[in-house]
Amino acid sequence: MSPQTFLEDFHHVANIGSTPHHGVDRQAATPDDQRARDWFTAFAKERGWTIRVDGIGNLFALITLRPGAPFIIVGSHLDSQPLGGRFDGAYGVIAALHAAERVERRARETGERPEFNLAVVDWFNEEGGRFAPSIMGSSVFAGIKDREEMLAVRDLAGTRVAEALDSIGYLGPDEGPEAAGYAEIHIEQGRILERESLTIGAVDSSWYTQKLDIEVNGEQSHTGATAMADRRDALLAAAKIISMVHDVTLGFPAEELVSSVGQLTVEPNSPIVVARHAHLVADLRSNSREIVHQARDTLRRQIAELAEAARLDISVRDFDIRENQYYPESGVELTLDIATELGIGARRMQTMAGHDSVAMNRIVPSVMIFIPSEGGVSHCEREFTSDADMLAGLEVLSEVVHRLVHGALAPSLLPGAQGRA
Ligand code: HGY
Ligand code: MN
Ligand code: MN
Repeated sequence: MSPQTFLEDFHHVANIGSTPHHGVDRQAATPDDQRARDWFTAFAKERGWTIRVDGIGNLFALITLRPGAPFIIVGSHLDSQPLGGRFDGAYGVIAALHAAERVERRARETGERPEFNLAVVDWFNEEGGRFAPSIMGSSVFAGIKDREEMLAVRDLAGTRVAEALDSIGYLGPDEGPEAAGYAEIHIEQGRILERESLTIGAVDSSWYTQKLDIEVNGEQSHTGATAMADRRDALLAAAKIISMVHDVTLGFPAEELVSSVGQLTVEPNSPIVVARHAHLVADLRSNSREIVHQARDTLRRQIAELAEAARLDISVRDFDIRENQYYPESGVELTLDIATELGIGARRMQTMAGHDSVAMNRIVPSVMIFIPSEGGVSHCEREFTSDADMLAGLEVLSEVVHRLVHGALAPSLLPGAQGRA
């Protein structure tokens, strides 16, 4: 497939669920997610690949290169954040489809016999914007999250994952492929590659992350008639907690801890009623597990003091905890070597954002590759990566996948042989 065809496919998919300011709003299991998945399915069927949909909506295209062998899986996610960027996830899926086509054709034309089969995947609900937690489909596949529990998760409108997947025809009956290894390419969503004028990031580890799920319960009252001393205002407390979540980062060296509250719901959400209930989710991340734990303990203490002073009932629950992940050194070296062979500037780096590879690396050796994000902007309609960088990434991914199906990581494919950095 020509680079031009890849670009045509990428920009076609970017139109599915596109927004007025060049982003996409293609949230998990919505009709636009269905349309993107239907495009993926048609691409695969046109090439005679076999489609499988598993019980949490993960969508696989299976390519037989060595009958009976386990699979190298390559892919990412087509779902987006609300008013998100058109590159996050979708680039990795479309690049994986094109890389797989190149690898299959090369095996056919050269007669080489790969060690493994190949599968391309669109993981269900990586983003977690509509249904929390994020990285849902790959975490169920990796055995980290329970399928039934995830199928029962509801969005803010009360729709369950199972109902939403069924409504778009992607609540599948199949088992996923037997995984022997995983590869994913993704935009960096940070500024390091751009700042160093490099095109490829070979990701060697991921940050420790967790969320705090916070419920604030007060009492409804009249915003006009109720004495201030009598108010038990859940929204006021939520506002103070939002500020605490930001300010806790100031207790550590700059940028060592990052945190925000990104979601807030209020009941009854009337301009004339003191709020009885607020729900908010805080996201805490650091390369240091210890720093996240210290920040969490500080917040728990501050919130307990606030609850007492304001006569509120506030619950704080640890949620969506992700340990640091260390990708196999052999995979990092493979990416760096291939970039060098192709004359493409590359460096080793970490990921602060979560990815499906963070789940997959728990079960099989995984290779994670970045390409630059302009200005480091992501989860925003302004997200941008150039055609040239996308094509360079496709070249690297194609060669990485070619080597993986020929056993490049074979020594560490044996169970329990996972390397730590
Ligand atoms: O959780 C994450 O970091 C990803 O963007 N969903
Ligand atoms: Mn992503
Ligand atoms: Mn994302």
